[in-house]
Amino acid sequence: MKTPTLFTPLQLGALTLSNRIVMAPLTRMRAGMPGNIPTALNATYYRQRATAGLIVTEATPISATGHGYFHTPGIHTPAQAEGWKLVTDAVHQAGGKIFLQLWHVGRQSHNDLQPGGALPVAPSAIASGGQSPVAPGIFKTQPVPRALETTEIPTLVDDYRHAAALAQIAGFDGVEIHAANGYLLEQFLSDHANVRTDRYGGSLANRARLLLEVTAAVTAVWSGERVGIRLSPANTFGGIQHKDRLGTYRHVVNELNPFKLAYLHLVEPRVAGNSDLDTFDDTLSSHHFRELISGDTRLISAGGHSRASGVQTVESGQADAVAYGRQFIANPDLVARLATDAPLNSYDRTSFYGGAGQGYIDYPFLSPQPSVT
Ligand code: 8OZ
Repeated sequence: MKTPTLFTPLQLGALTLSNRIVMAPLTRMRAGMPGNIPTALNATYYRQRATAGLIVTEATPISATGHGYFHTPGIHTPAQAEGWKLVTDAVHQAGGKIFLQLWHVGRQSHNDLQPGGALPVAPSAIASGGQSPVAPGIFKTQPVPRALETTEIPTLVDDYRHAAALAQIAGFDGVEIHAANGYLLEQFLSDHANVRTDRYGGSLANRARLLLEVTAAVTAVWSGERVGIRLSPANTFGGIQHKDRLGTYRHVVNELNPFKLAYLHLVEPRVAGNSDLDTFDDTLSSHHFRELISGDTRLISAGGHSRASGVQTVESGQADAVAYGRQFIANPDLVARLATDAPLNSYDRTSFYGGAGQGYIDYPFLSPQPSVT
């Protein structure tokens, strides 16, 4: 078989992608309020980017306690599912494919964003050390969270199941479980954030249990071939530490194999949060996990990719597809630009989070404009 390129179609679980360029999940904080409901503005933004082989939506809270940033769209109410339908219809009409990213922030939140002003929930009562944007321009220090009772875990898993079912009603092609970047599921994996003494803490098998129970719940709603998982083995964002990162993530990848997932989406160690690092631990690069992945599960590499690194990653077989984040913010027609090696618009960081259409739906297409607008 000819060596695949970024522009070769890819069978990804139940989907055939028209290229291997994935739009990474990108928090943009522009949901309709009240209710954290996606709007026509959000539909326009995603439709403009529908030439991506696959769009993964911004991280989307599965429950009211899952929110940690203002104006993020949720997937826990019927009105939110209806709002998301505007997005999925727009992307599908433009010929695209779209997965919803399922998110719970755990301790990376603040009382101001929690129902009834309660403390955020987490594996253990250990603070992240970080801050939460609770309203435009206002950051507050994340408090010491409340440790979830063992008896609350089934409800939490059920929240993921419920959100996955709402995502079906909303018309998505599948879902991605967000287990990266220091949010709830990574907090459980960490032997620093999780000091529980029940069956969800202590041993590696116990710390991985919640992620595996969530994966079981979500793949019972959508079959594994329409589910992906995002992991960030090198992540330190959210105050995350692990004594043995390689051992932890090798275990997780091995334990996920039986679910026959569409893909694993791994964040490369060269990025931290939304910034690039000069030095990093290459032993945690995504390709080192590739040999552990069995069956037809694909590997998507994410984090600070250029055109050249994306081309090289796919052509060398280090990953099956490459996710672009910041470049997709600034280049709705990124696929056409990469295909023709056209110059890229540069991104404006000041309009990443919150606001309206400016810095969101007004980045220019190549001229003449493709028909997706
Ligand atoms: C940047 C700003 C806010 C949230 C992640 C959901 O890192 C995020 C996020 C990124 O996964």
